[in-house]
Amino acid sequence: MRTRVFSGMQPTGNLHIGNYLGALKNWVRIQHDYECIFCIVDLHAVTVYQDPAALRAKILEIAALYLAAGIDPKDCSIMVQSAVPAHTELSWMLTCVTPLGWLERMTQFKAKSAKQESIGSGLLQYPVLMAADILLYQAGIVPVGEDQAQHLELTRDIAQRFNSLYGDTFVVPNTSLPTVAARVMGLDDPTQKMSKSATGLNHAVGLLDPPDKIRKTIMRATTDSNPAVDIPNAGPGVINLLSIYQAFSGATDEEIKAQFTGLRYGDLKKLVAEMVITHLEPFQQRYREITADPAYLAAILREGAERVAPIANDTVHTVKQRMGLYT
Ligand code: AQP
Repeated sequence: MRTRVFSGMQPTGNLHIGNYLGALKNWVRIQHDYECIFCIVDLHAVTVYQDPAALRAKILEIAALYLAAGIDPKDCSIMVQSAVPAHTELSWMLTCVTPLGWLERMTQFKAKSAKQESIGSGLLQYPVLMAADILLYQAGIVPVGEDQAQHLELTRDIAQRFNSLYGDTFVVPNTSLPTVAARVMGLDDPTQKMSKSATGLNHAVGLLDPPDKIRKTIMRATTDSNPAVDIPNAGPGVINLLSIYQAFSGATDEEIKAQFTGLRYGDLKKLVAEMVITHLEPFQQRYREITADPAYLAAILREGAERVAPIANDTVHTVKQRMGLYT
């Protein structure tokens, strides 16, 4: 039996090259080696207020982006989290074995709650729901960007705690991070990770941005006061541009060093912009084709949910039995 892989993205904001290089690109790379479930985690999205019509549209957009990136729906299940009620059911049972202190320590909770006037309790519970998403399918591998590594550690802790309280129930999953561009930084501020919810005009390159916009955003990227690329002494902005180029091109460290050392920043940015545009153009073309057929997209999501629901229901049944709940 193939090891199961689970990962997902929130249907919020515009997916950017950080989401692509940190997660989506790896999903495509490993999709035929494992039994993969790729989820659109809409229940996570509502931990902060979402306009209902916009959320509905976003769910379909993300599904189309998965397909445009090259996820093969014949071999992988693409599904929406709220279409499988077992996610919320397991989440409650895991909440009951998760100490509050574990959740309060999460850096993403601290950062996101600092931006809100009133903090919904769902924001605090977010990592437990994420643990439920993963443990529900007994996933052995979870490919994510580095920003999610702490949540994955928590998932492992929750699984181990449940297993020690109630007997071996969950596979304890491993995190899989990309080797290059595991954390793509904001182009306007390379000390912050590139994020869908950031508001800066030149912060991110969206996967659906037109070439002109991509060029403008990258040409305005923050660098440092050196005149040209000097890798050992480069600041975070230059390192970020080089890793974006490296991740899209597949070049080795040596090739990057040879190609870029001594290059002026304007020329570096031009090369990065053209590399990103070359990769995103065919991707965007596929996206337009997929979204032209809404019935096809709806069928993929329906089939995905139908395929994974029995696995999820089995796990919930076992968990209920282990906990002594009525089944
Ligand atoms: N900057 C990043 N570099 C590398 N990987 C990243 N990911 C996110 N940002 C970067 C990875 O993308 C996947 C999906 O992320 P998500 O939709 O669950 O939300 P997130 O991690 O909270 O991403 P954002 O873009 O920062 O969204 P907001 O602003 O809504 O919180 C994950 O695998 C993540 O690691």
